[in-house]
Amino acid sequence: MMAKFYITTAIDYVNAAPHLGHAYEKILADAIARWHRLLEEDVFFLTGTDENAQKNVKAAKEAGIPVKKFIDKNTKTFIELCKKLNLSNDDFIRTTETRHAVVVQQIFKTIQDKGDIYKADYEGLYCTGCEAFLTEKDLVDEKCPEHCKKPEILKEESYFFKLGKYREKIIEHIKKNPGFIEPTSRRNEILERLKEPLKDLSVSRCTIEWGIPCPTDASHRIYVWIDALVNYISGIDYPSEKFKKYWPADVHIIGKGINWFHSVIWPALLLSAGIKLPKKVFVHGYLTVNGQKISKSLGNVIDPIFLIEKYGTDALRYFLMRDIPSATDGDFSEIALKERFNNELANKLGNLVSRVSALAEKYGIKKTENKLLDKLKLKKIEELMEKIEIDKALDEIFAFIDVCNQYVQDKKPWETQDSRVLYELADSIKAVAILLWPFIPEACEKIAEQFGFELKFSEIKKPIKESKIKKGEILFQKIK
Ligand code: ME8
Repeated sequence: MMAKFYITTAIDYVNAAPHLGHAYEKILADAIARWHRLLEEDVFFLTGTDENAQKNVKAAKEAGIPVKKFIDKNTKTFIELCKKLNLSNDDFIRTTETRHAVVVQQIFKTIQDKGDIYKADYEGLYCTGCEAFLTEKDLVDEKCPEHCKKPEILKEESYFFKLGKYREKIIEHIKKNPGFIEPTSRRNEILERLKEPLKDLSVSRCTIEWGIPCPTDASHRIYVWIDALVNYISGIDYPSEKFKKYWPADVHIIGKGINWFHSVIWPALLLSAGIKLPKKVFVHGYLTVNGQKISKSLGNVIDPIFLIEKYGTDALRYFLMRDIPSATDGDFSEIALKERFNNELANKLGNLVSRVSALAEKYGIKKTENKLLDKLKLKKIEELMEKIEIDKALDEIFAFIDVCNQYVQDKKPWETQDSRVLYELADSIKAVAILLWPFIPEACEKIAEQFGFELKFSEIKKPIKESKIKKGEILFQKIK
């Protein structure tokens, strides 16, 4: 039976247009999704928008636009971004959709029926930036350290979820499943925090109007994080056959600021509702500019659409995947993007493809054993992709491109007209284009078309057909 692979991104707040940090997470998830598509797995890739948050309402009010209209307008820019990034997502979930709200209410009810929800008075601090309740201990100079803002004081009646009840079970699950939270540093962070007792979680608000109503008490709206996390199952039509096929998720891709919600709160909700836990939460770092997190709240955003229009989708995808190790923060620099584009995509990959295709068109290719391919560290690349060490996998692929370019220099096929050498090079280009497809799909599809092969992992080891190779257009035009 074909393996399934279910991958998700976080769903984005729509209080402003998407920024480069959002684009980064989506590209990372798409590269992994496409990698599993190469392996011919039955992949489902979900992304979407978190529309019921108070920060969206606040932004709409500030803009003087009715909330629904504001959210629809901004969500469009996120959907547009997915297209511009050439994402292969299978669905896009919006939390204002009915298909989502019914599942959220259903889960809330299940948890309530289980006896895990009770009503009490709440008094505490709320950060709209995090959409989360904070304690005095979380604050630095009385401010939320992530958003550099003072939280609001809330005093209202609220429903509570018995989060504390699930502490032991979650610790046990994390310890038994070393791959549940990755990378290890993020796993340790969570285990450290779990050493302290867990307070129950306020899961409703009775002073707000925007949000999904509690199923048993319409005067309360469900806390936005409970609502948002459920997207991972509403997006695959819980509890349908589709849900049964794809759940548990193979990996949730998220940023480091929301690790707690995914590694503790989400598992607690699922345990309470009697649903299996996801297999993995992969926590990536932040993109920074001059060392500061790119964020709408901090006002230092970089528009991904601007970069795409200037350099192209493949260039942006490639740069973010190659330059920023997925497990740590990485500073974004347009100069570095340009350099990598020119040196790696245009010079190394582009030149190899254009030289070999031009010569192969002229002199043809003749089947022979491709010894060059032994230099490709395929097993290692597979392992690195499995561990989501994408920058390192790309290093290996490019090391092989260097080997191929050196081979062209050494063998001088433009002089020798040796169609066997050209065969080896064409067959190696096949391997390269297949492996690079998850990162630069547009260019690799052009190469596959020129050289006549299919973009499947299993094709790497199969000899390239002796078909007519076409000299193509320039794949990457150098940037001055
Ligand atoms: O947190 N670099 O939404 P969001 C890398 N709605 N990733 C970044 C980033 C940066 N500079 N800034 C943000 C939310 N992100 C919630 C999620 S999921 C059920 C609900 C990442 O719009 C961030 O860490 O603030 C998160 O994974 C995603 O972008 C959406 O962030």
